[in-house]
Amino acid sequence: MSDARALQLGIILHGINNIFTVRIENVSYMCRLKGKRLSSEHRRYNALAPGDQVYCVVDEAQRTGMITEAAPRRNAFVRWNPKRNAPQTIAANLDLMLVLASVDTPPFRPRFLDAALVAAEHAGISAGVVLNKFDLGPDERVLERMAVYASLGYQVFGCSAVNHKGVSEILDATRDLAVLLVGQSGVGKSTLLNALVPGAAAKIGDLSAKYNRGRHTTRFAAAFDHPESGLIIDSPGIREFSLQLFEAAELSYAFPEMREPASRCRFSTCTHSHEPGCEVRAAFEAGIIHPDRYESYLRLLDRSCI
Ligand SMILES: Nc1nc2c(ncn2[C@@H]2O[C@H](COP(=O)(O)OP(=O)(O)O)[C@@H](O)[C@H]2O)c(=O)[nH]1
Ligand SMILES: [Mg+2]
Ligand SMILES: [Zn+2]
Repeated sequence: MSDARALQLGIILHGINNIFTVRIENVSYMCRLKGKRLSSEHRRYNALAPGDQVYCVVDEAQRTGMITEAAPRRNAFVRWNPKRNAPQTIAANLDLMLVLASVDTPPFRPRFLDAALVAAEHAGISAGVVLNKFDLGPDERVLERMAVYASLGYQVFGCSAVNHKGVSEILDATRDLAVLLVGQSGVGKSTLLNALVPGAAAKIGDLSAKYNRGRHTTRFAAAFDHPESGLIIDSPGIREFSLQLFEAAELSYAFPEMREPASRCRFSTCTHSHEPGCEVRAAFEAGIIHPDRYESYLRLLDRSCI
């Protein structure tokens, strides 16, 4: 065997079905998945996602290759795909998830933001909040919510992606990291990506033509190089954030402000909704837990827990 046939470790930038773009030492290869399944792990719906590390055998001249195995994941951001009734991995091996919201169009939706933060906490991925479209003038209510997130320990950014305002702060904070941008459709993920990584929009256009058959909205996640070092991954707009079933204890643990009071509830099985001696509810009633956050908790409890 020559060296060219040796297994090489690469990273998935994007891809759907059975063809992936894999980068190995600054060179991109179009790679196929050997067989339709990977023997190393049972992964449903989509075997591989941007950020996944894979072993490939490549043809240097053709810039093509065959993926033979996936390396274990450090973490993954998985959402429940209600259409397919299966978990869908959006991206893997992440250092930071930035949840985007917009001041307006679409209107600020705290429920979505909280569900995304819960999903990040559950996956063990650090999260931050980006409030985009600052040029549309954030109101007091939205600014108050941002202050709540900051007090909970999330990094909070405000920006106007179209005007490139506040973008350099995000660039600085994401250097060397693998970062996933998530948020509802229309909040400005792709616009922000393009502000962070000049030229990304044109590339997305090419990819859309290739994979999307001309659709304008991003239908798949794709990783791009941070201008200095790191990866920025744009994700498809998610309309509804369905979470996989959590236990009430797991769900409340994903709300940092509930951890300490939850440890003092009278019943260890407390769902923090109606039980006597609930210290989480007491903290909400005392104004320590923000009413919007408690409301998000109750809605998620209702929707995601048995
Ligand atoms: N006013 C304003 N519009 C923006 C801003 N960022 C993005 N948009 C617009 O919002 C729309 C959706 O942006 P897009 O990046 O495609 O959102 P995505 O679905 O989250 O990727 C587009 O018309 C953008 O031009 C911003 O900072 N201010
Ligand atoms: Mg987009
Ligand atoms: Zn309780």
